[in-house]
Amino acid sequence: MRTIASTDHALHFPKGELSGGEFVRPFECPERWEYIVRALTDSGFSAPEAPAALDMTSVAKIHGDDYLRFLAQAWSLWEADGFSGEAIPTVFPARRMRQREPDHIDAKLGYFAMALETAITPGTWQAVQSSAACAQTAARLLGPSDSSAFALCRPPGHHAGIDLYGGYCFINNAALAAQELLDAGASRVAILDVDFHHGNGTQDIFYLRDEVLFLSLHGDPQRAFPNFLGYADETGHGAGEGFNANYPMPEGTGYAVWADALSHALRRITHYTPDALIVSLGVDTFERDPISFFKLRCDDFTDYGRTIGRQTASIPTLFVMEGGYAVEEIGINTRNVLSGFLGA
Ligand code: OKP
Ligand code: ZN
Repeated sequence: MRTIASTDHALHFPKGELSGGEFVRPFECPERWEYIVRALTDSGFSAPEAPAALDMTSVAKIHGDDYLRFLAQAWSLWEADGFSGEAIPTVFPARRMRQREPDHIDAKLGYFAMALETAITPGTWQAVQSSAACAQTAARLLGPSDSSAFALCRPPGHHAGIDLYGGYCFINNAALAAQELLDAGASRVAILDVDFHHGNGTQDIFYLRDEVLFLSLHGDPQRAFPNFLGYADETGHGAGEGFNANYPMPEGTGYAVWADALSHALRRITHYTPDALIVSLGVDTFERDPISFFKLRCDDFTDYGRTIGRQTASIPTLFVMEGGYAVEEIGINTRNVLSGFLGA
């Protein structure tokens, strides 16, 4: 299995994340990438390969033009206004207010943000484009000689909606990979999101469409980020009705319950007979993850990687990195999923 990764990820390293009313060092940090690369190379995976330059045409099919223009300009507008800290919004278009992009950067940030732990810095846009390029290059790799691939994306993507950033995400890497596969001739793509958090952005992008089946296993939004999407009654709309499936689970959920949800989701996937599968791979379901409340152990990651591999044996599969914040174990747990999958 080839890994596509970019050292540009290190250009995005905000100093602060607003958490519990304080600025803390962000949980989503550059060492995450380093630990994953090390664990993979130590286990005999091939060395990560750099992506090709990002082709924006497919990005423009999943995100709004106004949103992409905002992302590209945000830091320079912020800097031009004389702000010296990292770019974080302070005002939002709440209920009954105008949903309209204003001129001032402070307000633009609030207009496009779905959460405000995610700071924008000088290197953010370059890192974001290179992260998306990893997903795009890896998706283009899938074919007769590569039945699976790993896009080691950082920053992650699954909270990024059509015109929303937040939850550490800016461009939706998994959605971009799905769009690439559709553009290359696939008629059905399944996205299985096993990150601890609901993939609200991916759901948003494909909610009205039937060429992508989106399934997400995650912490109950009553108690877990992103809180305002991810309930079980969200099943898709219009042509997309029946092509969205959420599996919210309570605090303390361990592997037995989680694996039941996974089997259910995998049955839905095999019944859909997709041309390709994308796994939004977050390993923040780990028992010692600092911001999550599931209780998976290191060996469980190997087991579910194997389960995915067995159930989807003939389907080309792309793993796209999302979250995981227990940095010491993030590499082991990611490696375990991929090696379980390959050994299935
Ligand atoms: C990104 B990914 C809760 C704060 C949550 C954001 C978490 C983003 C997770 N009070 N902060 O899905 O791993
Ligand atoms: Zn997560």
